[in-house]
This record gives sequence, C-alpha cells and structure tokens, in this order.
Amino acid sequence: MQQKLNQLEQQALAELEQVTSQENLQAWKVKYLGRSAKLADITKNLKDVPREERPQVGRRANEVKQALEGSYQKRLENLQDAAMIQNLEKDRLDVTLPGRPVQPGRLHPTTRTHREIYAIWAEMGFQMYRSREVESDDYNFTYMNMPPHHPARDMWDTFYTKQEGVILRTHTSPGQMRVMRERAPEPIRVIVPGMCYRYEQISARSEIQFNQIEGLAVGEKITFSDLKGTLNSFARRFFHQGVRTRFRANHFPFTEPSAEMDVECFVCGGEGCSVCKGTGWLEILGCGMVHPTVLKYGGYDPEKYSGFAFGMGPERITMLKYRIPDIRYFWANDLRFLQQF
Ligand code: FA5
Repeated sequence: MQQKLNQLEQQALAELEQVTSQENLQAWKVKYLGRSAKLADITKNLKDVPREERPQVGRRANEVKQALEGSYQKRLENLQDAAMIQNLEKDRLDVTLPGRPVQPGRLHPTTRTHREIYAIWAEMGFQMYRSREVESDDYNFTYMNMPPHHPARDMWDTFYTKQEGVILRTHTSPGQMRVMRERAPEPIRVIVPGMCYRYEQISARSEIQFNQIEGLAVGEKITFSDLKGTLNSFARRFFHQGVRTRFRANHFPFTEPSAEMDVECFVCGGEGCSVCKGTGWLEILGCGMVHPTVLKYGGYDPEKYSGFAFGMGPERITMLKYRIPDIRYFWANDLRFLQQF
C-alpha cells in the first residue's frame, strides 16, 4: 500500500509538470485530489488495510495529500503570474508617445460681456443682486404695475408652471421689487443679472431663454438727467469714449416716462447699413423712471423718493459687439463658434 501511495505521488507530480493551462490544472485537481480520486479511495478504504499497517498508511496518505495540495497551489500561482505578465505585455503602453494636446477652455462670449458690464457698474457704485428665476405672477407682473388681466402683460409671452401663480420670470424687473422690499427705505443702487424665459418664436434675434441685466437706483431727488447721464457714462465705458447715444420715448408699465436707448451703429458709424437696418442706430436697452405705483409696492413713498431703472440684453449687446449674426449660436455649443472668442 505504501508503494502504491509513492507511485501515485510520483505520477501526480510528473503530470503536474506537464500542466500549462489553468483548465488542465483543474482537471488535474479533480483527478488527484477530487472526491473520487485514487487517493480519496485509499483513505476511504483504510478499514480494509491490515490493522498493523493502518497507522503508517494513514500517515503516508496524509503526507501525499498535503504534498499534492502544496504543489497544486504553487502551480496555480505560477500559472496566474504567467497570465498576468502575458496581459501586461499585451496592453503595454508606449510611454514615449507624445500626449494629445490639451485644449484649454475659454469663456463663453456672453460670459465675457457679463463680466465687462459687471465691472463697469461696480465702478459706478452699483452692487450685484441675484434674484430668482422662478417667480410669482405677482412679482413679475402685479407689483410691476400690471394687475391681473391687464393687456400690458401680453408684451411678455410667459412660461407658466403647473402651480397656480408660479411662472418663469420673463424679465429681471421683478428683481427690482425684491431689492426694494428688502432695503426700503434705504437708497438703492444695484444691478440684477440673470436668465429670463419667454415663450417666443426662436429667430436670429430672439431666444426663449436669454440673459438680462437689470439696473435700479432709488433715492431722494433722482431725476431723468441722472438716468441719461449714468447710461451715457456706461455706453462710453463699454463701447468707446466718443460713442453717440440717443433716447427714444417708449412705453413700459413699470416706468414713467419710459425710453429705449440706442447707440450709434459702430459698423457704419451712423451712415446706415444692414446691421442697423439703415437707421444708423442700434437699440441696447429699455429704461425709465420707476413708476410711483411700483415705488409704493416696494415700500417707498413716491412723494419723497424717486428712482430710475433699466434692462439690457447681454446677448444682443454681444451680437453687436462681435457682429454675430444669429443668437442661436450662443446655445448651439459649436466649438467652431466658441473658439473664435
Ligand atoms: C424688458 O424686459 C424690460 N423689463 C426692460 C426694462 C427694465 C425697461 C427696467 C424699463 C425699466 P424688453 O422686453 O425690451 O424690456 O427686453 C429688454 C432687453 O432684453 C431687450 O432689449 C433685449 O436686449 C433683451 N431681450 C428681450 N427678449 C429677448 C429674446 N427673446 N432673446 C434675446 N434677448 C431678448
């Protein structure tokens, strides 16, 4: 029996030498260490061995089992190492290859315009106030002197939400009301930048989502001259020192009187061209003196306080500045467009 065990051990180890794959190794394991392997048979049938031989046979069988298990484990590790090395070789990286050039990002043209505009208003003493994009109907319209059912509301095509009285702001003007209600009766000088939403036909000049920068100054003895002087000063700093401007009478429900401000067309210098549609002028913002009703809603006594407000569209100003013919480029995420700035 001892001899049988020795032979078995030799045969198993010799075969193990020949094993070169993990599948073959598993087959080897079943054959020599499995439940129906010869070694297992010997252990199971130990009772048939003469009594006096039994302890030696048992011990030897155990030794053989341990030897085979140890060799199996070593072989398995060898094969796994070999497989790993083979994989590493296959996926070898050529670290000497030059890398792909990193494309540095750049600021979106509207962001650049925003930053220039913020800097100018900051220099003129205007603070930044962030208002909300999801607004109540009251702030967007009623407190801005447009009661429910007032036809002036039609000037703004509105996105309504499922919640009664909650809309996406159509302009940054409700921000005026929020600042006034927070600060009254303190004097105010703020700009309110942010996204606005209108249910409009998208075209080369109009998007359904666009930015506005609102401005508001409230205090004692603020006049229309202050409005004109401040906005002229802004235009000179933003465009160039000699830029000509003009104010045209207009109507906004929340300002009285109201106006629109044009700057002279910088493409043709006022001669008339396709950009200014032959007029020589380009509109850049709406403005006016804050309506007494709005002041009252904001908590200011219109007998004592007055103010001016304006709202400009940074995308339109960017279009003018860089002569961009279509507003839809701003949201198209086309690198050929964005890389030009
Ligand atoms: C207003 O929204 C007023 N709230 C502005 C205002 C504020 C007047 C304070 C008086 C006092 P208007 O609808 O004209 O006005 O929009 C102002 C600017 O927003 C426009 O001059 C334009 O530059 C920009 N704008 C308006 N609609 C769009 C649009 N669909 N796409 C891109 N820009 C737009």
